Amino acid sequence: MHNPLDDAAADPFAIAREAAERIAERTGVDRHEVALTLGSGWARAAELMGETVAELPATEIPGFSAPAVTGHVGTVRSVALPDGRHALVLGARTHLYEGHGVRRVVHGVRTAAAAGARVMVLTNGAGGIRAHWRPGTPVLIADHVNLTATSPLEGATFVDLTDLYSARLRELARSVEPTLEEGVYVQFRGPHYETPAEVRMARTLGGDIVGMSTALEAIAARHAGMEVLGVSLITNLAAGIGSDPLSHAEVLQAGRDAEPVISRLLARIVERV
Ligand code: 8IG
Repeated sequence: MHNPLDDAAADPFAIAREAAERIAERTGVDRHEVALTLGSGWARAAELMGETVAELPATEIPGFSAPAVTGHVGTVRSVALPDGRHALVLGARTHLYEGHGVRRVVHGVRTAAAAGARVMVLTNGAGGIRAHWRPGTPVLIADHVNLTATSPLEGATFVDLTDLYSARLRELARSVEPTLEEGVYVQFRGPHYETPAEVRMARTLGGDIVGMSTALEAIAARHAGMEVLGVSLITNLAAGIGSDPLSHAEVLQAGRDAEPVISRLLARIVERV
């Protein structure tokens, strides 16, 4: 299916504005103050945050694509929060490993900014490098190392990434759950998981969490002027940290097991942002 973002000459920000207009039309909600991308294990959080006002297939919104992975939901919903604000919930993440280019990876974030969001909450399922983080542990992202060798920004766009993962929002998350730990997220391109040597490299580089998303989206969110909160659900120990091989089925199971707890946590955080 043709995607307008694939035309090199197209303006991705104009397509994001079109997408935001379509969302406003179809949901009847003019402005979404906060936006969330729900990764593996986080899908249920949307139901606990408030009343779903409208849910549309991502494929009906300009620039979005159908999801490629089992366990990822291809919808965009508008959720009414208890205080009258609205959250835009993106269940349709495009990963770099799908091979459609980085514009599509960050289109959801740019659409959220165009829809009015000042806060972008990025969640994911990820591998843990610290052995004491058992599968099912949520971890705040304090910073990242981008190992994708690419950027969502084009041209001479020099954006400051100091405090990319907002200290204010991390503090707020800890006011909801004081035991939350934080770590440095290392984004690999995937889709293969790391070798044990690559996990040791990530640890040497200062990493605590390995994944295949989030860093590029966070950069685009900051460029769009949003405040970023990142939370990883550790679904597995990174390769070589535990003794078992990694499997996508186990990742999904860990997500399902942790879902009630982390969904409640996220809903309580979003209430306060
Ligand atoms: I879920 O161990 C999940 N996503 N790169 N490594 C990487 N991505 C992941 C992992 C992991 N687990």
